[in-house]
Amino acid sequence: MENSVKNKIFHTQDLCLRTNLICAKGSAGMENSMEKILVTRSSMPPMEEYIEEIASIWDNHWLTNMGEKHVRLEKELKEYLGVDDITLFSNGHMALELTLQAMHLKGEVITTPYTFASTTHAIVRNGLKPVFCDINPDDYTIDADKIERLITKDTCAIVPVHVYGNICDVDRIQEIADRHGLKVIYDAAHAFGETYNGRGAGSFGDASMFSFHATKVYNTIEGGAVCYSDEELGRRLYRLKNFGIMDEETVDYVGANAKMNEFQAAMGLCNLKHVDGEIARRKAVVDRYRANLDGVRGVQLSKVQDGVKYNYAYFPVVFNEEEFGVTRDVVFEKLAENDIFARKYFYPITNTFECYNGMFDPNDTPVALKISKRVLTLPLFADLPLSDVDRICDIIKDCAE
Ligand code: T4K
Repeated sequence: MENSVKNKIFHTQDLCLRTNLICAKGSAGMENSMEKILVTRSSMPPMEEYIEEIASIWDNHWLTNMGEKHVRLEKELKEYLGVDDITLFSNGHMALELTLQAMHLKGEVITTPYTFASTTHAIVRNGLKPVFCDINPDDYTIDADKIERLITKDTCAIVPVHVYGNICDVDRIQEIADRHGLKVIYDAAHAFGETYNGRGAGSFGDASMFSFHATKVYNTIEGGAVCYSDEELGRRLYRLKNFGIMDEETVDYVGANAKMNEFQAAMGLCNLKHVDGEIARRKAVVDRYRANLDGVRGVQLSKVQDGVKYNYAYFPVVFNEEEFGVTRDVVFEKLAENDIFARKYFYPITNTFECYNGMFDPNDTPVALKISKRVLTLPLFADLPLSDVDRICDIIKDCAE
């Protein structure tokens, strides 16, 4: 194994070890358990609420395969998200991957590399070719002005990402898609509960995928969903997440197993009762970050978009080293020295991944490349004390001096 690869693996293991150590300390209630601040912390309902919700599982012994809680959660989420229809999945990635499969797509898909591994992998694992479009420098979503020049006779779809909860230019994207007969599937993993001009974020395009991972604003431990209006798409998604089974004697798709189980759905039912409060408390944290960092030379905060009701999923900060004086990596290390673990979401960009070695040229997406080398997402969760936000910002400002 090459040394650089080995080093990366060891580095990852080290990070995991650190994370586990922190979690273990926290759960054992040991001294100093709250000293370390991680990029986020899962929101959880009061334990009694969850126990009450799962108690019925011991009566009916129904653990998975679209049980009563699964049905109830779909209904409640459909209302909460303001969408026509929804199908739940075991996680957001499988939701996206199977949606692309359900649409019988072939050829090229226009997307951005400024995202989590999942978006690009979902495209490639469907035998489709990602064609990378650059991003806007101020909200980091796909640059709609650059989409059309990438369309060829082989283009079948656009997969934009509402990255950090910033909403893509949905009107322009739809207009382009309509003109060229393309499907639009949004990676809305970060946009749970948001609205744009009063419309649920999951109601744009042909389909939108939400992630309900433990690290998200709303979680079902692991989990995800796809929202759509086309009933036929819904029927296919239902079958694809259950091995392609139509009925006991008919299997008409090469499906997967991507069903949300009853314990996940129960967590979702409980967390949904508290999510508005979570978002309100996240807003207070974000407001405090903005009050501290707005106007600091060399520190670029994400643009606040008109018409968006935010969920405050992430707080990305771009360090423009020419004015700030030091690089993003210096800030990252300084925070880590103080037991504050920000993350470099999204570095590296997906078109530089080792697994795609030589297939793409990251210089085709210069804005994404530049932002990825300069961005840090700062710790953000509902319970983060505002005094810690102040401390984090002081450390950042001290880096510049
Ligand atoms: N598309 C986009 C744009 C996405 O961002 C994602 C997921 C997906 C698609 C796919 O959706 P899913 O299939 O995951 O539903 C995390 C999440 O695992 C991942 O869901 C998320 N994006 C991504 C941005 O972040 P890691 O590898 O950074 O997670 P990890 O384990 O380092 O955790 C980060 C921090 O979260 C920890 O330092 C502490 C906290 N944490 C973590 C876990 C696992 C908790 O508080 N509780 C927990 O249980 O990927």
